[in-house]
Amino acid sequence: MAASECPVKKANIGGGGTRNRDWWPNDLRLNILRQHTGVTNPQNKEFEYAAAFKSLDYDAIKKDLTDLMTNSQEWWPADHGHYGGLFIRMAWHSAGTYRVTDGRGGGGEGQQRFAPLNSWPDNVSLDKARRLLWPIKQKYGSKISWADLYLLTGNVALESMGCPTFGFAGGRADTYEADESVYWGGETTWLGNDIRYDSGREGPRGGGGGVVDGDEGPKKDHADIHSRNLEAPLAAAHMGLIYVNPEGPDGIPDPVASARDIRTTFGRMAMNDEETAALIVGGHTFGKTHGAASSDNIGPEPNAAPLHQQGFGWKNKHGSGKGPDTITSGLEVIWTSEPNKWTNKYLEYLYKYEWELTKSPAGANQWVAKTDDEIIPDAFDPNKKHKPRMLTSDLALRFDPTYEKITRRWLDHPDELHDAFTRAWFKLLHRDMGPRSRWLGPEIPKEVLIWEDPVPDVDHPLINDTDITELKKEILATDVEPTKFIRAAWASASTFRGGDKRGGANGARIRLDPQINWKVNNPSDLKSVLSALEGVQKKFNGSAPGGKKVSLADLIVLGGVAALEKASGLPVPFTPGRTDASQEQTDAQSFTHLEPVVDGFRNYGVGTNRVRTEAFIVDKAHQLTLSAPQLTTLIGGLRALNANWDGSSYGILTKQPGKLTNDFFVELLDMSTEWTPTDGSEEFFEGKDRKSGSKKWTATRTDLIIGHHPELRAVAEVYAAADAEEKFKKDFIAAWDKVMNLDRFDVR
Ligand code: HEB
Repeated sequence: MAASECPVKKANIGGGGTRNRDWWPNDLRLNILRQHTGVTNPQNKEFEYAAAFKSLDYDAIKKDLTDLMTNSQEWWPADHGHYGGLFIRMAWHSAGTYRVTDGRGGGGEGQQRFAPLNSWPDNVSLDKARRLLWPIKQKYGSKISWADLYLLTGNVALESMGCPTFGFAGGRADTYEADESVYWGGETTWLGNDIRYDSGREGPRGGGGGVVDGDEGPKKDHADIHSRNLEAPLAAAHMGLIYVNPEGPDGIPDPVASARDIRTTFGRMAMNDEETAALIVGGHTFGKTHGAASSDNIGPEPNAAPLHQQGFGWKNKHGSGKGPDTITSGLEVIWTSEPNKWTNKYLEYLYKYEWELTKSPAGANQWVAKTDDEIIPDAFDPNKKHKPRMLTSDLALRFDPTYEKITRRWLDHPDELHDAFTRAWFKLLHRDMGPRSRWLGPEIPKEVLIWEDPVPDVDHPLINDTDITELKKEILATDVEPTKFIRAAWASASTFRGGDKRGGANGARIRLDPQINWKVNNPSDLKSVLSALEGVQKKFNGSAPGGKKVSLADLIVLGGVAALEKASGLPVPFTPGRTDASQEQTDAQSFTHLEPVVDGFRNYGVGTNRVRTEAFIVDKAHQLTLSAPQLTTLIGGLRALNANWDGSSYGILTKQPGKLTNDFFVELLDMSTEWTPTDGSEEFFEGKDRKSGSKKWTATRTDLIIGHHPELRAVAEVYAAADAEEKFKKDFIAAWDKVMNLDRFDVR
């Protein structure tokens, strides 16, 4: 069958045929809310990865990995007799998809074994790296996940080449299907970048009120490599690359422009200039690039390759197709004369030589030292030597003035490079793991790092049930309207994002910069709530027997619990044990990425002409790890509780706001109401009585999507039914409790 024919649409079994996505490409999709549920996971329900990892013989697996480094296999021979470079690249490409903008990507799920990542043009030959690991994975089974194994292997590779690391933590449970929640870009061709650089989509973030990546900015020529802006939340310059084009922006060998792309993309990965330079210098101290011949020699990527290749892709018909004939990036560079050793030679050569533009055997732009020094050993032929070579992106570290300052210092202070590299490498591998309470294994560094978003340990007895009852009374006895406690608790806990497990109520960072001033948090109201809670805290902590204390973080959640119990007439669970972080423990800049620009749970903000408002509620629900029913329950309940960010009446479809009822669903599905838009972009609506024409309600797109989307409406119907009031309340409380405790890895 010709590759251009699409057999799937013609198939009449196995899920073939024309699908909803084909008919209505713009339909709101809820699929990301049902990923990684039990049915895709072959492990038993009771399986707990943390427990399994604790039974791993850590020293034994590290020894096996060390042995593997130099155990060259006939089917994929090791360059210079050592797989270290290949494995470092595997680990870096696994973790390096992380972006701080939305917390997605990264090495936390073992996603490199699924499409699209397994088939990205930047991941050529990593299919071989992962297979080299199979005997070790097979030996240790479920005691180590692929996710942990990829990264641990990179760490062991460094150590085996004389680069002691900063440490390692396990704890990344595998997923068993492709993660569809990550926006990798809108382009439909590999290595395309026409959408991500189109018309300044980077846009303002965190401005409040809505615009995320609007097309408002001045129209930019996407080809202008000196000024273009990369669309948020992306962190790569091309579809299918981890970061930047090694040949220079769009293939143009301009080291300074390359530095600009590097700064943007590594910045999106949460790396500053020093961390970025350290990673590249340290990484390219090892290994080689592969471009023995034209890329025309390689076959389709794993996902498009014939079935008999069993997951291998990029079959190479040049020569032996491996070893000296390998084609990966199409570039042919070995950076140092000792590519299996931690040395300072990358920087020594970078500065010692002047560089001349040349082409790899595959025809790609790269640089060669202007010298007769043939000092680089060939990877396979002991009789061959090469001149030093570099990529355009390597020269960026010398020709960009800021990177130059940093890298020249390391030229004279290799110990500082080692410290910077190993710290940045540790951050790269662990940035998306969330709090230290999730970290496992014997190699966890003692030093606490700011990017962990640390919270203090509990150093005092916790409040008990009697105290909790008493404190709830005290909270409700303040002169703050109960709904405001609900809003504050929600504002505090709902910053959590499942992607990198940052945010959440622990730490009470809502009282710190920048969260205290986020528009979505309604700062003036929030401050009055916090000062009331501080009053309660002061009184309790000043007089509680036995040194008992309550944190503000706990009180913020408890305020919501107290108000919700009052509003529902039902008990609401509460688990104490949160502590209060200080401003010094908080990287304020890094927290700006957690600011919601549109938050449908609080009816805050509107979408753009590219992203409709309702897509944001699905995105937010995904960050909160909610299912579609939980999303629906929470919207209905929060509206009933009158919890809009600014106290507005949009979507408050009830005569008794502040009480937990299923009124929102009942009214939304009531056929006597007719809805019409009140603005041109159809963001706001009013509901009139069909007969009398009298105005009953106002609502937003987020409210009305519940009645429009067939699957959300199906859930709403369950909650609007006459027999559902009690079920609704219980489901709401359960979903609420889930959100309040999303970051409580310490008690899970
Ligand atoms: Fe790299 C390799 C690019 C960063 C580490 N890299 C490589 C290559 C290329 C590149 C093209 C080749 C591939 C083949 O094989 O062919 N990089 C690049 C870029 C960047 C980078 C563009 C940004 C700027 N790296 C990096 C980092 C790291 C690294 C960050 C870590 C840390 N790499 C690496 C290694 C290697 C590479 C180790 C080698 C591999 C082997 O040996 O195999």
